[in-house]
Amino acid sequence: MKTNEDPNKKLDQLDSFKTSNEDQKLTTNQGLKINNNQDSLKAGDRGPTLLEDFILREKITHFDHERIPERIVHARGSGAHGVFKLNKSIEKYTKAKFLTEVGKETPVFVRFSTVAGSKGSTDLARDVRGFAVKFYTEEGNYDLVANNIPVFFIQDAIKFPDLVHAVKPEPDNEIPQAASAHDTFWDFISLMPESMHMIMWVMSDRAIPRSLRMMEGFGVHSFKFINSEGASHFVKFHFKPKLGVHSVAWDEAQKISGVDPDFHKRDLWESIENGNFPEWDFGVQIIPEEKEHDFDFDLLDPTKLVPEEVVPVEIIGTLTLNRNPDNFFAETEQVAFHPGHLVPGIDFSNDPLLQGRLFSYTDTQLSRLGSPNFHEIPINKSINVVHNNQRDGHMRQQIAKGKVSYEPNSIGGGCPFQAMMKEGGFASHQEPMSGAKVRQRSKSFVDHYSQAKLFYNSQSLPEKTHIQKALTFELSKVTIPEIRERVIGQLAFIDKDLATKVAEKLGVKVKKLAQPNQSIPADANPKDLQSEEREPETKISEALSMQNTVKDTISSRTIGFIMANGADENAVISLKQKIEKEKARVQIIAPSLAPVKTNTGNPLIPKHSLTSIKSVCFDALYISAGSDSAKELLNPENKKHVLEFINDAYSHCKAIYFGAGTEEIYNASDVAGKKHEDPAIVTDKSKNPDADFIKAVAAHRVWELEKERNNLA
Ligand code: HDD
Repeated sequence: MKTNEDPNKKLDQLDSFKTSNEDQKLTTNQGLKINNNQDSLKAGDRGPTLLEDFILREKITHFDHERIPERIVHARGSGAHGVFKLNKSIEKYTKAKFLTEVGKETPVFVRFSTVAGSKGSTDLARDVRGFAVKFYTEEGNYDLVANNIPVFFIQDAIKFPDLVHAVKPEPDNEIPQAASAHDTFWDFISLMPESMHMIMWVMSDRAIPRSLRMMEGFGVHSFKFINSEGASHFVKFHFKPKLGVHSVAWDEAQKISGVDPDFHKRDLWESIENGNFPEWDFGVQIIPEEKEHDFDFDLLDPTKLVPEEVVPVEIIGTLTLNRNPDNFFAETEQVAFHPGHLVPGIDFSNDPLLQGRLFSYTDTQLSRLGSPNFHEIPINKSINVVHNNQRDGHMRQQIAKGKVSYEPNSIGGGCPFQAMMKEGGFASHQEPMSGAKVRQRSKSFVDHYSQAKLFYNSQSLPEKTHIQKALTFELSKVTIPEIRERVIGQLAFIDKDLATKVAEKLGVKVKKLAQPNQSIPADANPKDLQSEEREPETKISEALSMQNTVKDTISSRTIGFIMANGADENAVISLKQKIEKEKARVQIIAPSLAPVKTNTGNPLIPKHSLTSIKSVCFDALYISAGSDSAKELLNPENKKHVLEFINDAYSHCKAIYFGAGTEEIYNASDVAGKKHEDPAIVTDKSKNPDADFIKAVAAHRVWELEKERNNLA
């Protein structure tokens, strides 16, 4: 939040562009006050409209041009302002000021996104999430254009248009929207073994987050840190959410897409409005130059991660989002990120995917935002004033004074001057280079399965099951049998059991592919491109499983209280207070939106009715105490909906609390059949029911009971 003690130069700068219509008269774009905004100018009140009507023409013309092209990828996004605070200096490795001055607060704007869907598509698609951060540093804008998955599908940017064409809706009929479950995506993947590690991540629950606030962010590539002595280290960037990494189930994702396709956008917006600010630890993995070749993979290969067991993540700062944008278009839509927006102390590595990105991002802004002056749009402006000899172009805002727009010059006194490095001038790291000009891939990139194995082997049993099910779902939508078989052939290199389980569901046989499958250069020897079937040096990495994430807080979760007239007011209010003390929120669901009359006659105001929302939108349920309330909830009109709420939450492994007097509801629901210990089902018979319930909500889900809860063999 912006306070007087907490100056935020970016927010101050944005303030100067803001307007409010409060108490103002309507005007044209020329500032002329408008007297009639209801009727166009006509020749007689039933006659034709006159060309002269400049007020009508201006209004319609502006409207006709309101839309700009959506992003080719990452079109659907949600943004927020915030601050990055440095807690530990890493000046040993970098001279970037925002990473060296402990306590320094740098304003940021963050945009989260899905990748494949259009701007209006669902938030709950199975997809990678973008996690782009613009740091408005005093040395210029630094953009960390990250994802919630630490690796990528392809090793070289030249394949990016192919990847995106394959995953986007098919070009003949524009189907399917925001989904990878179709022929062209899996056709491409089945022929690109290098994508298999990323496929494991995308088929895991990481691709269906519970909240944008509950996912990690990764810079993916190795970047370089440069210190004040000019020495360089490789660095990988990480954001770790303080609330832990949590996901929904695929069945929930599909249902939420129907009932609230803006689920993630709303969740982020409401959390910030409620003062429940999302926070991430920011960390770095640092690798000295001389250790570049010490790994069983290439640091320049973006399909590989550096296991945290091998190089620990050093936490150095906190990212907090504390302010919603004032205007979605002006801020979230017009923000323009670029991995090439650097500050002194940070530089690129030679990762061929990163190198291609360095061209793509400015280029795309030119067609999306329409002018090389996109850096002048308020959200994109750096907090320090731009001084250079670039001039003119569409929509230029800056009024550069004087005759001189060239350098060297004597008329302008030689200004603006180049800055020396000690004055903050950026100089690219002087990395020694040699080698022939070749269009080929390094042999050190030809290992496509070992880290896919590492990821799969690091998952808990329920997580593995979810990957199997996701692959089964996706491949069941593929209409060409050869493609399904080829994918199974790829999976067989990762895990036999995984390949067999998916193959059984698809009715195909597991047959390992003869490698390589990807298109190979005309003169290449296929053997040189054949991925070895080797085991990763790191066998298991705990950081890769969401099982090991933070599970000790209910902060910002949404808990549905289902109730009707006669609900036990004391029990309800007491639990509500305990929950709100832990910074979670309670929403009342009742048969209608009419106030619920409690057993003491006081009214409680419902947020939802039983038919206006679904169970999947809540993290946990409380069936409110009170036998009269229970009775009404079981009447013929309500029963089906109440049981659907409970049974859905039960099958999705959530916490459910049955208050006193609700035994009949319990007995009518699927919970009654349970034949096992279940810590997430709480009744008034439990020893300390309120505390047990809060503990169960903090644990997020009992995925390990998924089989039992769903009566699966
Ligand atoms: Fe990209 C947008 C992240 C590879 C080309 N990318 C975009 C955004 C994110 C990423 C988070 C959305 C930014 C926003 O919110 O405005 N992209 C990544 C990551 C990659 C990656 C983590 C691999 C490690 N991207 C990548 C490649 C290319 C692009 C290889 C092209 C060669 N990306 C683009 C783009 C976009 C974009 C077409 C679309 C809109 C935009 O840039 O501003 O230029």
